Amino acid sequence: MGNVSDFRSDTVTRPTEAMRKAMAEGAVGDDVLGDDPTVQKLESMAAQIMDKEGALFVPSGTMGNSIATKVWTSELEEVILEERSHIFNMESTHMTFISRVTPRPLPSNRGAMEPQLIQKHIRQPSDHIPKTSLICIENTHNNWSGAVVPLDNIQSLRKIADEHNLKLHFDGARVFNASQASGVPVKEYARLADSLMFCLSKGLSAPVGSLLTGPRSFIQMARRVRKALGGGMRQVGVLAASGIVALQEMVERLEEDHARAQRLAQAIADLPGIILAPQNIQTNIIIFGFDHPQLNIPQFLEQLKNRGILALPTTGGIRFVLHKDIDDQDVNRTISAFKEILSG
Ligand code: TLP
Repeated sequence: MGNVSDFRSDTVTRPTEAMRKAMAEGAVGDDVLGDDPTVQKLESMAAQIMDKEGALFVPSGTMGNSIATKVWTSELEEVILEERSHIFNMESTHMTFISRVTPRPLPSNRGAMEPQLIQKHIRQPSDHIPKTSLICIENTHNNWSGAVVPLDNIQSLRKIADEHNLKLHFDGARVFNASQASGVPVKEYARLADSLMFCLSKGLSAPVGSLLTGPRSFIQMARRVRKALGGGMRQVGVLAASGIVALQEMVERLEEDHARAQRLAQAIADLPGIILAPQNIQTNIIIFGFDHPQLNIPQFLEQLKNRGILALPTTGGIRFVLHKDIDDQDVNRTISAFKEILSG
């Protein structure tokens, strides 16, 4: 990408050389007919990593979350989820469009929904009222600046789910970032959830793909729903091969992204116009408010772009995401650009 520092998302990463090689050399079959050995290997790795009975390779995180919702719910039911969550805000209303259930968004403390508030919103069905059947959580929480949802909060939600016979789905698009930052093994997060989706195409830098993990019967039904949604893919071992490399080689390095995010956050936090508490940056996502006497958000982003620095506006401000294709030099030139533009 030449001299461009692209902070728009950790989805923009290019595959590594090892991924390209694995993609070129990996054995393939027809995965819709169930005989692609590389997909089978990736799915069993994912199931093993999460200590679940099964896993399903899906084209995107959105499809993984859509399938989980569809399998765990029926019409006339309701799903509790966090008001800033990706599922509620960024997945084209698949809850109503595909599953025909109503979302019930609740406020939170940086992604952690109060157990008592959830209890209060669990509904018993009647002629007028939908039945609550599913709780969704997101960890790390994208729109809360990559916040890690505390383990004890997830434990409380598990308890509530058990008491009320609800399912708990975990949007773990960045669960490896959460684990890296908190020290909680991904297996422990997965143990508390009935199903967990994670993405290969975010910080782990694979070009495409996510894994939906859960019990065997859930995965069997998930496979049928994936086909119905047009997500059955044929010689998709080509993509799964890069996912295997992602799981083998890219998990450990996430801490580099977190350290760079912390350094960038600390360097820009006190500049004019930036509203940011660096202690809230726990992983690879920095979201800051912006209130500058001379510049609005589009003007600031334009000035950054003129200097080869790309970022996106988001609810409440501007988002910078660190990833494998951002190195120390990118961070240094970004800090200099911020100072130049904002301090005049
Ligand atoms: N997030 C994307 C955008 O859609 C905002 C990004 O650039 O961060 N769960 C979470 C928590 C996500 O952040 C995302 C993608 C998804 C699910 C959906 O994954 P994809 O894009 O593979 O459908």
